[in-house]
Amino acid sequence: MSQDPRKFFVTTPIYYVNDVPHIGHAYTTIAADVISRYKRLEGYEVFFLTGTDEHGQKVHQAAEQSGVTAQAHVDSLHQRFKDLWVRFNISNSDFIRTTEERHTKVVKEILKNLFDRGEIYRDSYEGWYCLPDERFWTEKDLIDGNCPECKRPVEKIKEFNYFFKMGQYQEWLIDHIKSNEDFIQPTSRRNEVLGFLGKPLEDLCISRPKERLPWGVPLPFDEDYVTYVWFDALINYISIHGDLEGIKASGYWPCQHHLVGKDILTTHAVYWSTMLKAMGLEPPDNIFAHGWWTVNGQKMSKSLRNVVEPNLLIDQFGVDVIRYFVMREVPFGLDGDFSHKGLIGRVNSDLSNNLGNLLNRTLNMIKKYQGGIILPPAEETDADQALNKKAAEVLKEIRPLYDQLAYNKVLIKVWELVDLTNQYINNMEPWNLAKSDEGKTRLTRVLYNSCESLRMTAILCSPFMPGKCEELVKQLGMDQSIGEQGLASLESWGYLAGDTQTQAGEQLFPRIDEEAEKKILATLEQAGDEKKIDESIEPVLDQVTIDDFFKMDLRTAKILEAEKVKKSKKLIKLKVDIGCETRQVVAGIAEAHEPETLVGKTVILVANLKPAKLMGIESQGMILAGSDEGKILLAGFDDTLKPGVRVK
Ligand code: ME8
Repeated sequence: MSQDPRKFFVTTPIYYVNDVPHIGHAYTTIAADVISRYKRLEGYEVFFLTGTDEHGQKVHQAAEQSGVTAQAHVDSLHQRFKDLWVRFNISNSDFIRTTEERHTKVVKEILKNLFDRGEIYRDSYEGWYCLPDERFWTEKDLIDGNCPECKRPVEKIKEFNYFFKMGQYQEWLIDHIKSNEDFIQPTSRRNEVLGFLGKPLEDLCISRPKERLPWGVPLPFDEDYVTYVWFDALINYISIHGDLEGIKASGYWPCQHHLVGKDILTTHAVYWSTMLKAMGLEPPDNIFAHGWWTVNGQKMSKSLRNVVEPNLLIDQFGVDVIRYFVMREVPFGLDGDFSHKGLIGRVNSDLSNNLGNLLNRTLNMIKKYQGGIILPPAEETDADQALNKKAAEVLKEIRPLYDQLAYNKVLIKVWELVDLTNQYINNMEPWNLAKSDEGKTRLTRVLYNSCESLRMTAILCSPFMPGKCEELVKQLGMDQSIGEQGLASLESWGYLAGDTQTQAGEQLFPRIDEEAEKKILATLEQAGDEKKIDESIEPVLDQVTIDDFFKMDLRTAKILEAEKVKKSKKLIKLKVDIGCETRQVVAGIAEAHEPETLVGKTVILVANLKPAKLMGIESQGMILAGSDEGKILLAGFDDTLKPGVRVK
């Protein structure tokens, strides 16, 4: 079975669980939410998938640094994304985590299937490896001997690995891209991928030896290896629907849109498409690589500490205003710059002055001239036709724009209707009509039309601003939600019942005047400063009782021997004396200490910690140390104590 014409499947990337979610992550997720909500209005059964990418070197390292297991680390961190999507009113159908059984099971099945069919083979490989990026590079890729992407030093590594025969699909992929114009968008990005495919396509190394990286999905045909994080992560798009048979039966494949940032286009267009080909599945209908947000002209990054914290923005501006801004400000596909000033500008002009004002003035006049009731309208005259015609035109033109993910054009189009309605009111001069009986009859039509136009606007914009648009139709006095009215209610002018008691409420989009702007900016700045402190100092954990604390057996330990762990930059193997016995301990302190300087020191050992293996070496306890931006200091004493003394 293939794509069910009533079904619609859209995805975001699954975000690295380690990252602090910022406005860039929110951008892709909001874009996917907008198209999902629109397609639901059209009557499609939409499956909208997002989630977190939880394996790989970075997660493993971060967990080690925090002194918790990788699983505990991701269990806690993924929640930040889930919580943010709830705040942003994101209507995802599911949230996948790559550490879930339902996912890892499918990854293994697919690997086994590909291995059994000869799509994956074992070979020795020598290359330059960038540990932080988890990527191999060839000699010619390196820049000044460093990783061309992150500019950090690389290590020469020779080892056996498993390879996916990606190269054999090069011609097929080029052909597919060339004959399917919509497959990769925008066109500039499509050309980039074709450029990349102009060079020979190599096979893809899809394994990492467990002794170097234990945190990943084990290869089903060789337990000494885990799966390369990208090969694992991409499979989320189908594991959500079960195995290979499950996805075929679901009616959701091929997926209509994979929305991604331009940073991960190659992995999607090349790795993912060829993986699907090898699995016997069709490529997705479309991979859309949108542009990159900067903040006040600077790249968003944790180290620059200018990450736009979405929770703070929501507190200050509200959810829908931010959703509107990011979708309206920049054509989807191009880069954009985020600034609070830009956001405030849009709130005041588009939302407050135009749409908000149209609603306020209409409801005020209905209150003043008609006792708050939208009366059954008088016959239409020629003077009303322009508005009517515009509404029909907007509706017709908007559909393909939504389908092309031309979000900003959708909004521009709707605002043409908003502007025309404001003009219509100005031209009809309700304040003069209200002066005579004949005029009052005519006025029923003018105010009805303004309301019908507002209702249409609310429905057409609801995918962008679901909360505000529901509020708008409520203020018009309608009981039916936007979902219940549906797009079908826009097909002909006049769905709104003429005898409706309006329910004017708070202003939908209050203007942000100079005073309010200053206050908002000051609050954001202060919150930003506080966050700087928060980021460098870990928050204090939940309280424990003294009994809980005494469960920890901390002992003085004298270091007897120390040597570097082979193939590791960080680890040192120690032999320590704790009075009653000697222990072997592996500690991540090699970057700050030479082994020979450690011998003879007395340190503190967590003596009753369950033994764990680090790079295949058993560690029988953990040495206490504090680390701060590369500096790693061992906890110790101001004078010498004999080994084995309990520390409490
Ligand atoms: O790449 N501007 O995860 P990730 C716009 N786990 N979009 C941005 C952005 C910015 N400044 N910063 C991030 C990964 N994004 C992999 C994906 S998928 C099988 C695996 C968005 O956490 C944008 O969508 O680095 C980008 O592609 C994505 O976040 C990268 O998220």
